[in-house]
Amino acid sequence: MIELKEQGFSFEEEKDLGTRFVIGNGHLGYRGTLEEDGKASLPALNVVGFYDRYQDNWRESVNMPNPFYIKAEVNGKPLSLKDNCLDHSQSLILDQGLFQRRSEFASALIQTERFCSKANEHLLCLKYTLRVKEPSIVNISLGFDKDIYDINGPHFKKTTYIRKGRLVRFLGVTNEGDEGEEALLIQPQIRTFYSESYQDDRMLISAEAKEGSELTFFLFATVCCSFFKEPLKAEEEVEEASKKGYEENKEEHIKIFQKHFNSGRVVIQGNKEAQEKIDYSIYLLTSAASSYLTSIPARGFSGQTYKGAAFWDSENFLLPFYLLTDPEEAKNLILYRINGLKGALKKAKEFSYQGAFYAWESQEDGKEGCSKYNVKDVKTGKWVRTYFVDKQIHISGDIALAILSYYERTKDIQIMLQGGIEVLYQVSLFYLSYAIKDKEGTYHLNDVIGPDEYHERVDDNAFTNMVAKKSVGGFIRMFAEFDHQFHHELSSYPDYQQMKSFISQGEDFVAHLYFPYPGTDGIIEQFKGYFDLKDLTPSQIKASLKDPKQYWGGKDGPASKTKTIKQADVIAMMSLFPFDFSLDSLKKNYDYYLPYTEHGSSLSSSMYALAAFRLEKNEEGYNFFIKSAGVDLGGESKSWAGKIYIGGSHMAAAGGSYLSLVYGAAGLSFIDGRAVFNPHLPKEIESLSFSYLEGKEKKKVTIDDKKVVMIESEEQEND
Ligand code: IFM
Repeated sequence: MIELKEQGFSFEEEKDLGTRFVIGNGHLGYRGTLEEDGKASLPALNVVGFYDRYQDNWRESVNMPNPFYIKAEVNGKPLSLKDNCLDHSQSLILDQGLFQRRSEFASALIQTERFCSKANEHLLCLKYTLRVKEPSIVNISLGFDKDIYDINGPHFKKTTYIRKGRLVRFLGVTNEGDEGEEALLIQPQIRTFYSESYQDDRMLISAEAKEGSELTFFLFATVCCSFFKEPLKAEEEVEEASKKGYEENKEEHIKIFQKHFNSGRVVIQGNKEAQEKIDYSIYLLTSAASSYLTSIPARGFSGQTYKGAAFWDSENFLLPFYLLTDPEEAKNLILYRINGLKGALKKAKEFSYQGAFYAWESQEDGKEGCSKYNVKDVKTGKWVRTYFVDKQIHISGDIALAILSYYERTKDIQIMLQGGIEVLYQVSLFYLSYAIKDKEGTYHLNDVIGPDEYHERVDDNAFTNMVAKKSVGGFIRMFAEFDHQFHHELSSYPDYQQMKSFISQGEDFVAHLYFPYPGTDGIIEQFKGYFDLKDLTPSQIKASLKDPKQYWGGKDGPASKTKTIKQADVIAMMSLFPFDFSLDSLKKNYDYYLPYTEHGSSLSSSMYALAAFRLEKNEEGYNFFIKSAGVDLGGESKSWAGKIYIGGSHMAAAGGSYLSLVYGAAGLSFIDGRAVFNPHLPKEIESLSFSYLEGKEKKKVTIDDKKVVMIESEEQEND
């Protein structure tokens, strides 16, 4: 059993603890708040990929009513952490996907346990036990909290709660007209005299309890949403789950959770802190996988921040983890983007381009969730125009490259024929339509934003151009391969002839797209004009801020006319495409850009970790790994962009910390489909071992110092 435990409770950290102790099954996420917590503590039962817009607010994922809202009183005194708690601890059992809590009061002890089931993605279960220490009158009220916490809601314009005995069914209709159904069934298990009544659909229990007696409640909740075109059978499902009972549901859940957790786990010898941190990352990544056709939102299943949308984080920071450990989830992430092509085609048209311009903040069917105004000025409270939605065009290429790497590793021909090639083609068309060709015949991608979002509307960002070039090149390669091997299938595409005639244009683009090759100093200019910017570092900018929440980017942001960058950009490119750059080039660029990098995004550290390990700067690599893996464990992260709250689980940092260890410290790379290890273990780590997939074969590697690498084949288990 691998436990993450928090002893005591800090009200200043309440928001972060709610995030840290979140449980989820990829479809549902339940924040780590306590049973008695109302709206002010930000409880949320969030449904990943179910979206709604209220009035002109941001369209975001929907929170359902909190089914586990329980208020207990002993001898007229409410049991609350705020008033009278003697001792409190809460834990996550990381390898089992369980939340547990123990709160001791003068009069009683509360113990709870809950999970979002991996065996039934609609289901959440809670066991709540109150044990009295002396003869007492106990009053407990259990049921839905109808006051739903939302960032940009309310999302249900119509709500009904209908009770049938101990089952309460909620039916809500969102502002967009979708139905969200939730059923809650409470099974009391009380061996003392008690009465049961109802008020406002909430169960009220009154008991005369003897010293030491226990009142236990099993709560089962199920959620179904018409948004996913699924039948609304929450009521049926909750009855079934309750018949099965808490323990059996728990056992089924743990079996699946544990299997996936163990497939992804990295075992680190000789370093407890590093082990705890990577275990938490693997916990988040294990919880996030789902069978729904949804991607993984940037803030995971911890709530509505960033609108519950998926970013380039999924392709660059998360997919590589699942490609090594969970092929079903890897496929799901790719299918989500193939299905999202419709949204991308629509967005391209809206912006007057051809092909597929993928959503920067992607919701269902690739719908764009990003608005033109994403930040609020701290001083004036006014919206600041940001250009993420219009100009962060590397997203289309990130997706194309993810499809290519998925294919390279899995050889899943069907996925390429059923949309993969089409996406590659449409992304290529998009870049060609975005590019301008100068008199010398060189193509440029001007007026863009690279991963460093502080510098907006720049020309020829190295990262973006690299991604575009590789995407178009990838399409040309795949078209040739599939036209040769699967001509019959490919030639039946309605746009086959267009694809064919695009090839020569695509080749011209690949051969003549501008790239900022370095001068004698070896430094790649992040974008045209970067070298001429004011030589200010992040600490100098920080020192000049009037308000710590001030947004650094945008037209007039304090970083935008300086060399300070938000996150790895050139270094992200070098880390994601290590074969394209020599060690010498990497070293020069790492040394140059590091002092200018704020790491204001949690995506940054892992990209630097990968680079540092490759350069044998193993201690720096280790520190970046710790930073990435520690973000949601009380580490540093920005919770505000101006006046906009951006906290929540940092999924890309979790994925990035895995990459830092596996691709960085263990030095994994794939050559012709075979895994090769070139370890760079820091002194803090005695050994690393983990399982991974090579094609369909599951293997396990142990690296116990710089030289010794053992690889064993592992037995494959079926679900
Ligand atoms: O995708 C990132 C982006 O690179 C920086 N801001 C946060 C986004 C979501 O994680």
